Amino acid sequence: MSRAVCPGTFDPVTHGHVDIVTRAARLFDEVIVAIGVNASKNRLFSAEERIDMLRQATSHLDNVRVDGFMGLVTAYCVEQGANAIVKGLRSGGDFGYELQMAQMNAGLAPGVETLFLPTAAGHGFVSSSLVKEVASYGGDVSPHVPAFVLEALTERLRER
Ligand code: COD
Repeated sequence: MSRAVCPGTFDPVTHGHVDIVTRAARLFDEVIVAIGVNASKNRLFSAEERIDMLRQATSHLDNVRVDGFMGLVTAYCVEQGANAIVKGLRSGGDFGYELQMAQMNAGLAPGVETLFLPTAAGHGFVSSSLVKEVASYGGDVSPHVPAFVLEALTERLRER
């Protein structure tokens, strides 16, 4: 059985993330969306909230499950019996950073390969950070996130 991990922060999940997970799910028997829950004060949504959102956003995909992980992504892959990490690439900037991580991770867990999927047309400029920034100034981010994320985002930003 082939099993891949799609790791990320997903604060919050965007259509760009869902597209990568959907395409990975066509390539592997099972995909685990692994949400990094390492301590950070800068998240808008808690680990539990991000896990809930990913579960909703991927509920149409039978071979995808969502989990939180702490520590190294490579250790998580080994623990789960996954031999691939799937990442999305939006730009040359992403590539530089992702290549560094892929090479570091290859040394940490030699049996775990990193695979890159190019972002789909229309999602290349979308990031969780930009979505939060634009939404915080009242901009319309509805084309870039699922409706339930938009609702949660609007509510969370109103509370602040
Ligand atoms: N289109 C396509 N792909 C996208 C888009 C988009 N619009 N937006 C984001 N993506 C991709 C990203 O390139 C990334 O591959 C993935 O989706 C997740 O994105 P984010 O922004 O939610 O998550 P990141 O990049 O902050 O996640 C970083 C990790 C949590 C994966 C990383 O920090 C990590 O592995 N941490 C665990 C600790 C560890 O092992 N560190 C050592 C690494 S060498």
